[in-house]
Amino acid sequence: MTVPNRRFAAHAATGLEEIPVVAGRYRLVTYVGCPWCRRVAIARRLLGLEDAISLSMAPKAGPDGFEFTSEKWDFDPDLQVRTTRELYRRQPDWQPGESTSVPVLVDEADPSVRGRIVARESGDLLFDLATAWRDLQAEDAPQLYPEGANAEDEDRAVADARSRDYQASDLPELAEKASQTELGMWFDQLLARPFGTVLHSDDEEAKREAQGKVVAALNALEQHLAEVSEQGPWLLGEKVSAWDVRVFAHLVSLAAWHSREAYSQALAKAPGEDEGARKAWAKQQAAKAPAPLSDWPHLNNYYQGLAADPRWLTDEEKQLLHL
Ligand SMILES: N[C@@H](CCC(=O)N[C@@H](CS)C(=O)NCC(=O)O)C(=O)O
Repeated sequence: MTVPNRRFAAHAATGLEEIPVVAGRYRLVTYVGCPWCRRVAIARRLLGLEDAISLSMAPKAGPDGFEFTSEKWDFDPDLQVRTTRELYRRQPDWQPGESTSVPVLVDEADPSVRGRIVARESGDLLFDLATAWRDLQAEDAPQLYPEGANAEDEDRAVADARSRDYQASDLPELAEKASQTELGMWFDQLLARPFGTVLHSDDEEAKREAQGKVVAALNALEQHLAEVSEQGPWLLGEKVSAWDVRVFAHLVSLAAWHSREAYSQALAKAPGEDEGARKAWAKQQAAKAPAPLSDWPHLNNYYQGLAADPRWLTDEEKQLLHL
C-alpha cells in the first residue's frame, strides 16, 4: 500500500479519489528548505488561504527526516510528531521503503489517525489551491491558472508534457503559448530537478551535467525576463501566474545554497582557533559575497523584488534560510 495522492472534489469529472474543499479541515506540512513545499506555501499565502488551511513548517533537516523543533517544543503540537517521517510511519497505508516526501496535506478530520495524509504532490496542490479552492480564496486573489482551467485537461496536459524532452532553447516558443503546464514542466525538467541533482547526487559526472542544465535554464530565463520587462514585472509580463510561483520558489533555494556555500568557504579560510570567532568572521565574509544571481541581472532584480514581499518569502523563512 502507498499513501494516496488525492485531488479536490471540484474535479468531479476526473473520477479520481476525491476529497472535499472545506475550510479548517486540512493542514499543509512543509520543510522550510524545500522548494517544492515553498510552491504550495506561497500559493496558500498569495491566494489568502491561510485561515482555511493551517500550516506546520519543519525548520530543520535531521537524520529521521524534517524536524519540528521550536523554542518551546521538539515536536509539532498539532500533529504530535517529531519529524515528517514519523508522520508517514503513522499512516495506515505506508510501508517501509515508500516515499516520505514533503509537501503533504493532512486531513485533520479523519478520526482514525491524527493527521491523515491525503495529498503529496506539489504540482497538484498548487493547481488545486489555485482552482478548486477558488470560493475560499481572498476576493483580490490573483488568478494563477487561466480562467476555466480544470483538472481533467490539466492532468492530460501534464502527462503529455512529461513525455517530452524540453531544451532550454524551447523557452521563447513556450512563453509565446503561455501554457502554465508546459512552462511548469520545462522548468521542472531543466532547473528544478537538475538543481536537486546538484545538491544531492554523489555522482560527479551527473552533477556536472545537471549544473550545465541549471545554468542554461537561468540564461534562458534571463533572456526571457529582459524581453518581457517592458510589459510588467512578471514572467508573463503583466500578470502573475503559477509559473512565477514555481520559479521564485526555486530561486530562493538557489540563493540559500549560495549563501551556505559562501559561508562554508569562508569558514574554511577563517583565521584563529576560537570556533565562535571563526564563525562570526565567516558570517561577515559571506555577507560580502556577490548576490547569488549577480550573473543574471534581470533575474536577480526579479528575485530581490519578490523576496522583499512577505507573501513570497516570510521573515521567518529568511531567518531560517540565512537570507
Ligand atoms: N514529488 C514531490 C517531490 C518533493 C520532494 O522532493 N521533497 C523532498 C524535499 S525538497 C523530500 O521530501 N525529500 C525527503 C524524502 O523524500 O524523504 C513534490 O513535488 O511534491
